[in-house]
Amino acid sequence: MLLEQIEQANDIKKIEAKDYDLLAEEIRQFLIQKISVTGGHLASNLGAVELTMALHLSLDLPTDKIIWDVGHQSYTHKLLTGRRDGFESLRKFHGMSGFPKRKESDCDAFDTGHSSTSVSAGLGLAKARDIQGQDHTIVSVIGDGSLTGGMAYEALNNASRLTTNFIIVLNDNNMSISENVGGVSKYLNNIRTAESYQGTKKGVYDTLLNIPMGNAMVNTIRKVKNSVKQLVIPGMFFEDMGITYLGPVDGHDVKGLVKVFKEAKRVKGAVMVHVITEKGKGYEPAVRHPSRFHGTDPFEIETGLPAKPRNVANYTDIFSTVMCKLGNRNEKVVAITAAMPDGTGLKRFRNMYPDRFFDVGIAEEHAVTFAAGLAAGGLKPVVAIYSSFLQRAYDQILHDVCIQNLPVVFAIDRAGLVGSDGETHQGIFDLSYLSSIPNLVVMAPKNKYELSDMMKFAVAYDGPIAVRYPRGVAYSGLEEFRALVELGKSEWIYKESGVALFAVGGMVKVAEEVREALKAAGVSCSLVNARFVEPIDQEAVSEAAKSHDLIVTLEENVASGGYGAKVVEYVNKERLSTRVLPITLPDAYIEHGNVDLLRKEVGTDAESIVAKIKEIL
Ligand SMILES: Cc1ncc(C[n+]2csc(CCOP(=O)(O)OP(=O)(O)O)c2C)c(N)n1
Repeated sequence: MLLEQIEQANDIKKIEAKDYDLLAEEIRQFLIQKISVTGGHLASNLGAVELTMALHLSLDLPTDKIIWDVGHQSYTHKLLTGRRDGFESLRKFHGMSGFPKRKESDCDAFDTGHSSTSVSAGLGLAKARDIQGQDHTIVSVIGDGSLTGGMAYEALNNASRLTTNFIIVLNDNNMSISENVGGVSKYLNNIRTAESYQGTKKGVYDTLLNIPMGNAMVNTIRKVKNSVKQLVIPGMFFEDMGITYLGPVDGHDVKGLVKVFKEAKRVKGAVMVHVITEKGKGYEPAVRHPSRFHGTDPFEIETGLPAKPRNVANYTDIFSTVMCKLGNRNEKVVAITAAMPDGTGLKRFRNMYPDRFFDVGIAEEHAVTFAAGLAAGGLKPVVAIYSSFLQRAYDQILHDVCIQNLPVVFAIDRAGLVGSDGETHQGIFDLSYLSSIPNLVVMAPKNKYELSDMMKFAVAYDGPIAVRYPRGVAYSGLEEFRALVELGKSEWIYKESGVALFAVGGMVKVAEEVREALKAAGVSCSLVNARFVEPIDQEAVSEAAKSHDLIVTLEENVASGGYGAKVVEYVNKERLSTRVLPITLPDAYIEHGNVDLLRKEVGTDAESIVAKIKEIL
């Protein structure tokens, strides 16, 4: 096994060039085998094997730096930097992260997880290098999907003024998670299919550098123009900005890539190397279904089918169904996703109402202001964005939607702990960052029926409103409790005395378990489904305070600025005498791992909560 010869960074340089294809094949087999067991990002990694090998052959790590945009495609990089064993514990608690982490390896130059940050970070690293008189190479690797994010252009705009070397690798597989969308995607597609690339199936290095006289030609041109930009006609969009463009080049030809990187390193300024890759390469099911294998649960290698077929609906499925119904009932309902038609469940809406569906690319900020415009124009936009990605659009929610009190519905999936993607993806801040924005109503459903009811309520509501729901199986218990959703009103599920549990969203299910345990221990216990985090149901809290010894709030959100903090504030303000115990996540970033395990770790599982309550009682 060639792979076994690679124990640390730069060991790849010991592999003979004739064996590069063999090594690439070994890496692919390794990744398929490991990810089939642990789950993880497969298709993007299979597409980036040769590209990563070529970068490692061209650079000297950790002195040189690679910044992986999003970071989900960094598995080969991990393999080539001595982390082969880490794949046993990939994305598990205290195991290896699925994303680059500076604390995990000195070869990981910058932590990523959210998209379109790599050019900004790389430019910062390049400037830090220059100011300190260092001379290492900085490479940012960004996908064509991530290049739909506005921040990438802000960075390119800034990078165009650079007079020292900074390499941007555009890893173009013509796919985001789903099909890539928009004008930039179309532009890249034109380059890819242009005769210069299609005709030869090779890139600039083959057409010019490799032909006899090629080098001489390159040198002459460079002398005349002092730039390599005349080598290529495509990429003028970047060239005109002041960024040298090299490409398109075949992203699965290691030797060819190494040659181009050598050229790129000579450019004094920002240089973009446009690399064409195939998402899922080397594994037929992933080539055929790149979206499904973007991030996958464990699967059977032979068939590509999930190891554990899913036969229960998750919250995304429920949202998907209710959106189709709402679209049918109300022609003004339009839906917006930021590059996640599959993940958010909006694909069905897209198929039914293509004219009322918008995939804006990985552009959450734009998605929200675009929705504000749609609302100002008289429509009823539903923006479906994962909790952690919506963080980016804070100002757009505040400035463009809420100051004008526009009726935009925010459907916030993956709220709460999400598990194996870890710190960057945990949706644990939304209750805090949303419920401090005036005019914005914030809700969380206790079960799948309530998600439907809340979506209907939200679409009928005349103002900005958010519904947040967790990843995973939609709870179907408590189906008999289906009181009408009323603004700011919570729902009493069990009314007793002693302890009053006020639970938000998914924590209602946990609260049921807590209540059972307390009752078994002889403690009388009420259960309130909070429903609204903003505004909180002050009446219900006052009522509970009068008839209970202890109010316990339960939410899957950080402590600061969450539901519990609001209840405490209210109880203090009203000088109510009842003690409040807020059960929240700590004010901290929570690492990757199985969600049940994480909850135990931070003390938000039923058992830990019962212990805390008993201690107080
Ligand atoms: C801000 C943000 N929004 C959404 C996502 C979810 N996401 C992860 S990867 C990805 C697609 C990336 O496509 P591309 O950059 O082309 O990389 P590829 O996987 O195709 O190599 C998306 C939308 C994210 N990571 N960050």
